[in-house]
Amino acid sequence: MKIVTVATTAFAGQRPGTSGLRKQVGVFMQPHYLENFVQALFDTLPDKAGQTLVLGGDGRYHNRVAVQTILRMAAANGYARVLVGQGGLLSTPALSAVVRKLGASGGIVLSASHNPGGPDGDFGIKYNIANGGPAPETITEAVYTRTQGITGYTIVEGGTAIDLDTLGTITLGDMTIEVIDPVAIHAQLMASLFDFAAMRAWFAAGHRMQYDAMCAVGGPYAKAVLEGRLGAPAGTVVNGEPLEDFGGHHPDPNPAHAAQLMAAMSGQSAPDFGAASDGDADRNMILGRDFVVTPSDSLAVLAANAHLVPGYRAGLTGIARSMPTSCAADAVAKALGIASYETPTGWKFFGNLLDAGRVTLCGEESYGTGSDHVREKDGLWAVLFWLNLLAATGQSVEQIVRGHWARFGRHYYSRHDWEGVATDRADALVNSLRERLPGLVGTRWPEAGAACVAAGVADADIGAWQIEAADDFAYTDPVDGSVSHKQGLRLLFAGGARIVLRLSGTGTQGATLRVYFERYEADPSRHDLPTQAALAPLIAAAEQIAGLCLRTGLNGPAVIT
Ligand code: VG1
Ligand code: CO
Repeated sequence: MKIVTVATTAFAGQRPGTSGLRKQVGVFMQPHYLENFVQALFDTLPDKAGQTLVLGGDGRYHNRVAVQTILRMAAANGYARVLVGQGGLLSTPALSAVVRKLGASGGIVLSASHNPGGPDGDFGIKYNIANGGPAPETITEAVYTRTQGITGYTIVEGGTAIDLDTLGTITLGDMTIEVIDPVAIHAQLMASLFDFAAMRAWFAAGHRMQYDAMCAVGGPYAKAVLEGRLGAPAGTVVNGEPLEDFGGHHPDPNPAHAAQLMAAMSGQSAPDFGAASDGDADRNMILGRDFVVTPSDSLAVLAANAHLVPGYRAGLTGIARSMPTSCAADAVAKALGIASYETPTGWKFFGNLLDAGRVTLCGEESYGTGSDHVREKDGLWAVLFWLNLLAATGQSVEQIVRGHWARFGRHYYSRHDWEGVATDRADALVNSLRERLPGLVGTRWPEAGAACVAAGVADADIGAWQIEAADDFAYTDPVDGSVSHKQGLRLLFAGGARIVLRLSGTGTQGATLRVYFERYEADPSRHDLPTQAALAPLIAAAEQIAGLCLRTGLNGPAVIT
């Protein structure tokens, strides 16, 4: 084995965002680009002697090349052992499970998650620490700083390509590479949490489901459990073969991008239950027949019914949600008499709360739900949790959600994504609004009341449309005291409604402005409004206050979920 040091110069812009470093494939394919980032990561971590690294990705274009490079760099940088998923594959939650189960010092996930793949798509890399969760900002910032001063990287030179397709052990100099089954450990973990017998009986009784893996890494995991262990008929999992370009689709499980599943779940003959996962299988979408469950509601429903699931029968210690996620879960926490936490966007902020045992369930409005079984959100886990509830209650998805609203009230919720905004325009919009926030407190939005009437939503209570508080969300981690500023602009109305604006940290082209709307409705006779109509007052107020069309130069949001 010959270790060489290759001289390089720093690349600008290698700062990880909400979830790792994401760039267009062409950027990652530049000579030394990936290597620089990986060396900066290795330089930031303590001594690798005797340490185990877990490595795998979502199978997108460039995954295999990157795995080969990282294996040769890991050997050159002194790792004792690397566990790599067969074919270079590991879903994000499976990597988290493997890190925890096998006592690794960390893991590298190769994924740009819900972003499109292929030669013209995106690529990404993310580091997870020994608890199995995304590295905290102290580490990602240190890595970024290191990328700015990097002058070289070390790598094992040449040799033949490492066989990633055969299970077993390979040596690379002093390092051992173990090619592992990417599915087994995660599937076993699922079996330990859920009532597989009840779910088998649900399928055996003739209930049907469709799981859309969106041609991404979730397919093998879903097939192994649903079709392999739970007796779901073959074909329950569709788009189940991971493809390098995700079949040209956008592997983002929401009603806009999972159009095939939405169509399949419509009509009398549709399956009872529909679900989808994203590129790296950490997100989930839950559907009933002609019924969409919002991710915020999903978190709340899982929390309220957790006692029906074996793995959570002992109860929850607390619930955490990201700030833009609706307050539906808070209402459940209050009813259960347990703690609730509001964190910035991104799973890395849940790690400390989970490690400290302060929370059991976590969720984000962006189709992410998870628990203390791993330190990532977990698509298949959420789907199995729902399946367990369907089997345990005998109810439909719609019945469970409607029952939940009747008990806790409904939190109408929507996110509008303004994509492809010029970066300077997006920054100007957010900066301008941030400066004007103090002046907005106490102001009334009669336009909101007018919009209610126009939308046919009776709401005489104009007083509810007074802005009670407005700020840029800052978070102090209750476990380690670290503070994160500028996590999203919040406009909080007297009646409990909210508008939140923040810029995406996962995109690779221009800026994406996310505008989140939430409004609580206790009255069961008003739980059947079309979501956009129910939120029309807030949507109108956001346009008035922030000047979205004018300042972005766009006619409207590209994606509404
Ligand atoms: C988005 C979501 C956020 C999620 C992140 C990573 O971030 O809003 O909730 O944690 O993606 O998800 P942003 O900064 O673009 O809003 V994944 O499945 O792309 O790793
Ligand atoms: Co993802």
